[in-house]
Amino acid sequence: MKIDRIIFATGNEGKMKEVRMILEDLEIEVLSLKEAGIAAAVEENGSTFEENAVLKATEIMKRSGGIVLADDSGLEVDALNKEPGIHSARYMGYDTSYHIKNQNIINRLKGKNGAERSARFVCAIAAALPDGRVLVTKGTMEGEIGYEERGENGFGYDPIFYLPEYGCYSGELPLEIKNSLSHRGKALQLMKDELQKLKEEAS
Ligand code: ITT
Repeated sequence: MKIDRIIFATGNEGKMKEVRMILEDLEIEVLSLKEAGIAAAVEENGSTFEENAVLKATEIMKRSGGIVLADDSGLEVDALNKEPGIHSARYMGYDTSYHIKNQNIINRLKGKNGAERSARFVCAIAAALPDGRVLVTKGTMEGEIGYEERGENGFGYDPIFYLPEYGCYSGELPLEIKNSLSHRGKALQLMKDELQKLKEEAS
């Protein structure tokens, strides 16, 4: 299979920025949905990150014909029964600001300390190929919900995600460091290996 371009099916600019950096050296052109001229809306009605990633990648592959990658990700807070989980983007409404969402999560953890604040980011990446194959990889990043918002980097819940091993918040990490530690970075590295294999298959 000839692979010279793929579409990364996301409407989230924060994800796209991370993805571009990680896939930079693959020598494959990576187009966002916008660049590919494809309207985004895919209903994410799966019950796991994997299912939703596969839904997004498969649907956009059908509309575009080429190889399509998609990411479904979110924040699991253990003390909140793993909420917001697969509902992370819709938590408190899509249009609610992350400042409000983040403050709400901090408030819900009042009275909890240390390990009681454990949380993780989860990411599933799916690749849908025109020959019908679907590949899925996954990554997680463990941490804790902080007591305040910190940092201007990243997006979404990064300002409240504290990394005890590094003594800082995810929102404080430069892009390349976040990519080397993150759920998305790990899942995408594994997917990169799969794409390399497909390229070799083709040559
Ligand atoms: P697409 O479906 O178009 O890719 P989306 O933002 O709706 O964009 P998801 O359904 O996968 O994507 O929801 C992921 C949400 O989880 C995202 O909007 C953030 O709220 C949160 N999230 C995922 N990864 C994150 C990260 O690295 N840093 C901070 N928040 C993250």
